[in-house]
Amino acid sequence: MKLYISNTSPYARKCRALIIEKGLENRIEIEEAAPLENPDALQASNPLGKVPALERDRGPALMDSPLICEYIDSLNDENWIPSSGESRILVLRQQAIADGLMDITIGRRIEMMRDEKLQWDFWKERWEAAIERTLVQLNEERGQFERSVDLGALSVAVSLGYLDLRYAELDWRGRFPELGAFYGRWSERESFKRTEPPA
Ligand SMILES: N[C@@H](CCC(=O)N[C@@H](CS)C(=O)NCC(=O)O)C(=O)O
Repeated sequence: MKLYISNTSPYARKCRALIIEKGLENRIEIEEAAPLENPDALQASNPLGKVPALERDRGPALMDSPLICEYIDSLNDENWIPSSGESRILVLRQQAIADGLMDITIGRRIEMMRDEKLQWDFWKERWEAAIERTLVQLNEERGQFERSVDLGALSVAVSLGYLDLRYAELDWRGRFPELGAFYGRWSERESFKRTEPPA
């Protein structure tokens, strides 16, 4: 199988870290594909043109990191997503919050990359307010995930790491030291060291 990734994509980092954590590296090859260069192989696997995309040995390719993570989790018995019940819903909810945080961090970043005269304060302020609310909520709810080792906690950690890459001036660690300590514990894991985005 082949996972198309970019080194800066937090969604791809989530899948790559899960592959490493579950010891599946010998089954899934990683291939870099810069989505904005429109690589044929990526677009053949995912018509949306986004990374990550997973080309499987059998069956259609998969797109969208929650679906890809669900599939990766099904490949062996070491479960990172509970199979049923409220614990499953809570892990998927943490992943949804984390993915949403990545979405708005990317939205803000794209706005900031536009020519200053073309930037829309409305969106920048809206996204910054959403990032703020999300961090406050994650901090309040951290008891639900800070000691867990599952896809929910992994996703939250990846989303916090992505703020360092794209919104470093926020200094979220200074304001939320417990979330900083949570990220610190994940960043010591092999799966995070090996998927650290380039500076
Ligand atoms: N919901 C998707 C989001 C994937 C996504 O937006 N990936 C970005 C890279 S971080 C991308 O490929 N962007 C290229 C584009 O939007 O054309 C997921 O969870 O996999």
